[in-house]
Order: sequence, then structure tokens, then C-alpha cells
Amino acid sequence: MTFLQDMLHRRLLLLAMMVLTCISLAALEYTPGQLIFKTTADMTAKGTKIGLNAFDTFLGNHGVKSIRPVQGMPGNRYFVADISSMPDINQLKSNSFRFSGIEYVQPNFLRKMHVNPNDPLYSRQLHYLSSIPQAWAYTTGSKEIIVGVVDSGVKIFHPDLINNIYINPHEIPDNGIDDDGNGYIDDWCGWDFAGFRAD
Ligand SMILES: [Ca+2]
Ligand SMILES: [Ca+2]
Repeated sequence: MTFLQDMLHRRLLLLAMMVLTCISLAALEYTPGQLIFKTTADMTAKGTKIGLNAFDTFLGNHGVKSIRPVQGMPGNRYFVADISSMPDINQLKSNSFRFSGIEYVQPNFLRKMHVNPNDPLYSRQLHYLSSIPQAWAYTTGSKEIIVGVVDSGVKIFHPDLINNIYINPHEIPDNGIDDDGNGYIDDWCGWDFAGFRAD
């Protein structure tokens, strides 16, 4: 085998491995080697420990490599742990792992692409609507179903939305008070989780 043939052979092998990796990742529901957990009080990670003995032992048994806060979440209660071996996935999914000081520990679930709806004006919709086609395929007009939109913003005065946008009936707007006691002040029409404010 010539050097050129050898290089070509290696590159084809690498390409095949990359394709197989992409196919494998596409089939996964979560990021391998990562856990998301929430503590019951504000905590600070020190190296590979969060300061809760039983939970630190659990992470240590799964080869914890690092712990870091989840970006954009309020307070200091949301963390990502990089680990070498995943705990039993069914127990993780069912929130069966219980530890003092830990509200939950779960896989780092992946978002999935959805199918396109049969709306003839779909190509004229704003880009963020492409994340809810499965909901459109299920129903396009029930007041019984509230759709949560996770994005950087929603044009609430859009003609398609203005009469359908959800208003929190238990929150009085702009009075600086968390009227419904859900932890978010003036969240009468959505919430900015990045800036932790109502607008
Ligand atoms: Ca509130
Ligand atoms: Ca209020």
C-alpha cells in the first residue's frame, strides 16, 4: 500500500467513524457523561465536590471530573457534573436517586428536531415557531392546552398570538409583587430566565 493509499484509507476510516458517531448521537436522548442536578439550597462547587457527603460519594463512584454551574439559571442551585460512567439510566429518568440536599439529579437531556406541520404559510412564520410543529400537528385551536415557548423572546402582539397568548390570571402586572407566590415577580406574561425578570 502506498503512502497516498494509506492516507486515503485512514481518512475514509475516520469519516466512517464520524458518521457512525453522528448517527449514534442522533439516537441518544441525553449527553453521555453528564448529569444535571439541583441542590435544595445555594451551594458552591469546590473542585469535584459540592459539599454533600453522600452525593459527593455518588459522583465519586461515577468518576466525577468536574462540577460547574448551569449558565443562566438563578441562584447557585443548578449544576452540571462531568462523569466517567453514567448511573443506571432508568433510575435517573424516574428520579429514583435520592440524596440529602439534592432536589433532583437527572441526565442532561437533548432537544430533538421535529417534523414540519402542514400549515401552507409555514415558510412565512417567524423562525422560533419551527420549534413547535408537533404541537400544531396535534391541535391548532384548543384553549385547554397551554404551550410553553422556550426562546429568547416572543412577539406577543403578532396577529396570530395576540388573542391567544397566555396571561397569568393570578399575577398583577408591574406592581413589583409576586402576587401568586411562584417565585417570579410580575410574571403576568412569561418570564426572562436569563435576566431573571418579567420583561
Ligand atoms: Ca408570580
Ligand atoms: Ca405582580
